[in-house]
Amino acid sequence: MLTVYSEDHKKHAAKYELTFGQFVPAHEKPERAEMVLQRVRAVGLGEVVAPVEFGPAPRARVHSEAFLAFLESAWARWAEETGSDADALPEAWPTRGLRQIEPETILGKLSYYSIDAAAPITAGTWEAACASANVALTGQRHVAEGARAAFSLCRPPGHHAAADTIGGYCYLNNAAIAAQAFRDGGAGRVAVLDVDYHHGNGTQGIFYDRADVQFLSLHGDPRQEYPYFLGYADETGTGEGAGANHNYPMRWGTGWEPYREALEDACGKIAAYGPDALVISLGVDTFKDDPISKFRLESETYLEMGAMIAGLDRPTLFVMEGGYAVEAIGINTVNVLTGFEGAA
Ligand code: Q9C
Ligand code: ZN
Repeated sequence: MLTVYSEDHKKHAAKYELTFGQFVPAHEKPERAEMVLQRVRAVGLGEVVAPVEFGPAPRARVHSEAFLAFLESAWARWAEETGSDADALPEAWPTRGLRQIEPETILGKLSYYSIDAAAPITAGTWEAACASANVALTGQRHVAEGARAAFSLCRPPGHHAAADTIGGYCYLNNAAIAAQAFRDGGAGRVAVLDVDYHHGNGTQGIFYDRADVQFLSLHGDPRQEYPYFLGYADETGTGEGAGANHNYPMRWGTGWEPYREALEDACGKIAAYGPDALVISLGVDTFKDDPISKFRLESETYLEMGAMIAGLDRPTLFVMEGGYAVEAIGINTVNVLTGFEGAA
């Protein structure tokens, strides 16, 4: 299987994240991608290529123009207006009863375009996020041109980013951009299966009213887990998208057996939908030793996960999302890919 990887991810490296009231070193760090790449090479998964530059158009198919203009200019404005070289973070959110008007100042804009304080903007964030989207698009093109599968080793991740919001370490929604590229390339129907530990709120939001992209997510129950305010089982789509959204919230402590049953159900729904292409939002923060998550999957079970996905027999693009147990992230991620190849 081809892997797409860009060194540009290193341009984004947040210093801290807020955890239980304290700033601690960021879990979403460059070593994550390095460890996955190392494992791809160690097992001889296949060729590793740099991304092609696709320019701004595919980003604008998924994100709003105002949001993209904000994201591109955010660091320069932050540096100019605040004089701070600290990572840029919001300080308020337009929640219940508040006006949805974009402020003029950078701190106001950051607050308007963020769902949380977990997506700090640094000097290199925009460049890294664009490279990550190009990594997804390059894998997408490879699959659209006939490959059975490809692995887009994206970093930063994307599935918490919606049409006009950042959050949860995510800036541009790589999986959604790739899914839309499949559609724009002629695929009639695309399914996005999100196996990251956290609900893919951004991807769900982007496709919620559409019948041409099915979205399925297996994740920690929002009653207990981030992103808290989306990911319930009764979110099934709206308008033309009614019936094309499927959530599988699961409680803290969930292990492989109940997870496998949920995945089997999701695979049944994908098979019934009959997509021309499949995008996997591949997070391995479902791992038992993940430092920020509470599922109990073991390394070997990722092989079976890959085999189940292969059973769908669709052209498949894997897009890297989360996974923070750095010493195991390579093994777990590549297990999904080799499990897929062994069964394909
Ligand atoms: N200090 C992805 O897996 N909450 N994002 C962090 C913990 C946000 C996870 C708070 C978790 C976001 C792509
Ligand atoms: Zn996650």
